[in-house]
Amino acid sequence: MCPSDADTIQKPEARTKPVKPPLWKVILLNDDFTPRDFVVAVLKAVFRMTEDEALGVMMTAHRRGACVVAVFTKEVAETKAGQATEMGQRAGYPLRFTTEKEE
Ligand code: TYC
Repeated sequence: MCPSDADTIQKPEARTKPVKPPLWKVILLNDDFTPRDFVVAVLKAVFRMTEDEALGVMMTAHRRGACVVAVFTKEVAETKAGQATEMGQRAGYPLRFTTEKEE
């Protein structure tokens, strides 16, 4: 080993500690106007959910006011929330998806 390499060797704990990227939740908000089957169709299209998964998330938001759909990196979460909200807007519904940093 040449002498200058000795300065850059990391301690084992610094080398093995995993680096976790911050994750962002996409949250589906309930409203009184968007039809249930439309919400299910958006969840299947944008978040690649099965019919059963989408039904479960939609009904949780319907009953409790909101439901976490999935977690992604910040950019992916914001893109998907925007696409899903836009699908509602284009169809004339107030359907909303928001993002929130996971602590
Ligand atoms: N509450 C809506 C209805 O009764 C359905 C709905 C469910 C809308 C979940 C939005 O995030 C939502 N038609």
